[in-house]
Amino acid sequence: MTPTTPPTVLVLPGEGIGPEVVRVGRAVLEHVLDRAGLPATISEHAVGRPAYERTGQWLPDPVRDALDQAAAEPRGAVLFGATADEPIGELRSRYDLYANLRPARPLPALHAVSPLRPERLEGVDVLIVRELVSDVYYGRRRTGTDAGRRWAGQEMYYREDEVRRIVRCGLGHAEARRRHLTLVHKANAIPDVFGLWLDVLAEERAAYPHVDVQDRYADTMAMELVLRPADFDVIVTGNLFGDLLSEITGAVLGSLGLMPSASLSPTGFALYEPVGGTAPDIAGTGRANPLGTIGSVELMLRHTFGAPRWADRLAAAVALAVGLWRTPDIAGPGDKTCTTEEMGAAVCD
Ligand code: GGG
Repeated sequence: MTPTTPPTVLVLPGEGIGPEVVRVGRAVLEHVLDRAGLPATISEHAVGRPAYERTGQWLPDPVRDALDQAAAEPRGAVLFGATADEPIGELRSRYDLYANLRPARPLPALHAVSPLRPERLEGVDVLIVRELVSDVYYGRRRTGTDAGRRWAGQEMYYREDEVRRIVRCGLGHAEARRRHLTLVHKANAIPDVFGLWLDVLAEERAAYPHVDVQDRYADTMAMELVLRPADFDVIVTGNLFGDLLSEITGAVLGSLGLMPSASLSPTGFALYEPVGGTAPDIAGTGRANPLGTIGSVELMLRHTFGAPRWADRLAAAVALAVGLWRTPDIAGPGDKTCTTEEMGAAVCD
């Protein structure tokens, strides 16, 4: 296998709106690769509920094998849709997809659909760097009964090396962007875990003298993201707080359906997926917004294909498309709405 081997892309639609948005995301990816003359090996596999109903496994063995193979290649990637719970947590952990990048930059044509006043959106360009394979999601779980009362616990746990690599990742991105990093924590209430994060940040920042570093409590950060989103550049945080803050950022943009993400492993294997989940209430109606998935394809073009100019062209196509076409979540009063498929076609056009 040489470094010029075409990327292998596994398409895993999942369930709910996953298959709808991924169908469009894959069509856009294939359209761009065709125009760019970039080769790739693309295959599609059922995971989550559709796989479970057919095989009794959320992540069937043949899909696991295909993933193992793709993960061992120099440029392996996954385009993922959504699952209600299983098996996305397992995928993230199994392939050490520890660095979850969630960029948020409002599209000027959509300023009116954000709940924020337009002047608050000026200059907003945030990158959430969320640690993705540790924290309470993977912590020790216990339940029991004490004097007739049920109790339940789930541990928030971080190893120093896990914290160090995500803090470095955040600092590296900050240095390449506007050189401003905010570490989000809750050291007042969870002093051991976030004391470790603050210690590591104090050590690591020395290697990035040009990056302006600050920290915020998670609750303060939630408020400031709504009141002053333009004040922030890179936000680095743990798994739980990253999850919560990205939903706020999605709301700031106007819809969670706009938010893309890339989850990167130390080997370069990467998983791209919209931040939103399965949205069962609108699954199958053609109302889902595919732009979070198309944005994830843009990230794939950048990180896996090393094709930043095509990623930029795709971003420009999205900015143009939303000037004319709106799925219901980003439609203003009186706007005619389009379907998931129509939005994808508009981006390709
Ligand atoms: N594409 C993101 C994803 O699938 N996340 C998992 C998730 O949050 N699922 C919850 C749900 O769909 O309700």
